[in-house]
Amino acid sequence: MINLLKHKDRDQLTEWIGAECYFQLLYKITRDGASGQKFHKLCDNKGPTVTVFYNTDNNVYGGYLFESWHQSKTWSKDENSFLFQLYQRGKWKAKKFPSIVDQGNNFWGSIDHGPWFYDLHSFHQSVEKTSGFYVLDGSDFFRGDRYDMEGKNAQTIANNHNNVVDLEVYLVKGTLDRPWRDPPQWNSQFYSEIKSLISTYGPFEGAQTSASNILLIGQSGSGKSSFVNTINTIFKGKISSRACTGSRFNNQSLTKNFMRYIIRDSAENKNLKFRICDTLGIDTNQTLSSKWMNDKDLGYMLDGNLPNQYTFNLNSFASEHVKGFVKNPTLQERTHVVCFVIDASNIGSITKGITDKLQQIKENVADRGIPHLIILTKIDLLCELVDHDASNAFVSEKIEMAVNQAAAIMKVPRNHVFPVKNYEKELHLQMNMNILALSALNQVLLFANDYLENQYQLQKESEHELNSKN
Ligand SMILES: Nc1nc2c(ncn2[C@@H]2O[C@H](COP(=O)(O)OP(=O)(O)OP(=O)(O)O)[C@@H](O)[C@H]2O)c(=O)[nH]1
Ligand SMILES: [Mg+2]
Repeated sequence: MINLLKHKDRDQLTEWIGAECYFQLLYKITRDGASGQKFHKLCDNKGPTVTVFYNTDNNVYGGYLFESWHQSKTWSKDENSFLFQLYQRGKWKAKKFPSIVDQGNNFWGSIDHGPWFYDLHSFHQSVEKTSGFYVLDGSDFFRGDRYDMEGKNAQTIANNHNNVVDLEVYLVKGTLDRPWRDPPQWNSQFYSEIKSLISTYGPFEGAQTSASNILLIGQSGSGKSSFVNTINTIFKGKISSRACTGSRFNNQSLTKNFMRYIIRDSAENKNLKFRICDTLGIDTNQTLSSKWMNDKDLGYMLDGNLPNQYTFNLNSFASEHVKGFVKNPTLQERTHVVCFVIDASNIGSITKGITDKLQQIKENVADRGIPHLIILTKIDLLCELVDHDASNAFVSEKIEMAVNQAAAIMKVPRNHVFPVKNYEKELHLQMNMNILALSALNQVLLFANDYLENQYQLQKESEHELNSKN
């Protein structure tokens, strides 16, 4: 069911409310029914809310309440509340009608009423939909007793009737008082520092590889290829689309090949010392016994046998007969770190099949001692504040919850989950998005070096053992 409140409306309400906030739908009469009981069940004691009426003549109006709705059968006073108009006959006519401070109580709460601002009532008990709309209460409608109508009235706001196709109540949520994780510094100095840190990154000294190999694994459409493009965009300084992104009409993975991307730092005119390996996405219908991402293919990817550009075959396993198959891979070809790419906006509906598959893969990865973490994408779709500005990621409760969920699904510590907003709608580079992506990448590279250090140590120990035997 579609929420009717548009981005533009939310921005306007945010401006009137006077604080960064996002809107979470609590109640909608076309979904929940126009019933006082249902309204109070879903909206009481929740904090600030916005109630929006969508009238049959394309008039959109409503009220903001800072106090919580209640059912104590009393009139209450909320000086911060206001009524508003957003559209008149479909045309943008944004106007705020503040509460009149020295007047009396201005909102009512009782179980047998829907939202009731003194000058704007919804319904008593319950109302059925007839002929495609709900006939709500139009008495005392925008009379201006408790809200300053500034010359407007029921006629100019709602064509004098309160027949609506829908009514929605949104919870207005602000940012957390304290970030849920220490945020990076959102300024150009930190941005150049972290960019230069990654630009000068090199694999653990002594380990016999010229670059670190990062393997991306995740459900189809989770944003693996977009992450490659995001990193490439940052170092190219222009929006880039080296990896194809989007989806197929049958919902299967768009990426069909094992693709190893070398990223070039255009400003420094050099290749960076890591490779990002993009893979075929795990299909929603994937089962534990599916051929794709079976232990064999996965093993070949982790151990460095699969050649670059290998085309995955959904009906058979990779084998030594594949052209370019690396029979005796060295550390140079092996995977040094795995990123599980998870779509934050879909995390609540991730299926058991996918979860089982991801956990099975994770066990294979962990058995090889390869460090792994989660890149949590599409956080903009989860939280409007982040959509507005990526720097809100660490003060958004929704992102915090998604991070917790992702950690629980993959059974990893929460500090192994990195929220990211990939480039998708933007036409220009956004510094805060870049800082978020580079912070994640920086951790990925540190983990890769942990693996390389372990390998170096193991190699030294076996050399030592060999020397002492001789
Ligand atoms: N809003 C938003 N959209 C994103 C983000 N990341 C990816 N997308 C979109 O999600 C869709 C799928 O992204 P891809 O990068 O192709 O996903 P993938 O994991 O490579 O998918 P397959 O190759 O099919 O396995 C594309 O339309 C992207 O534009 C993000 O952070 N925010
Ligand atoms: Mg892809």
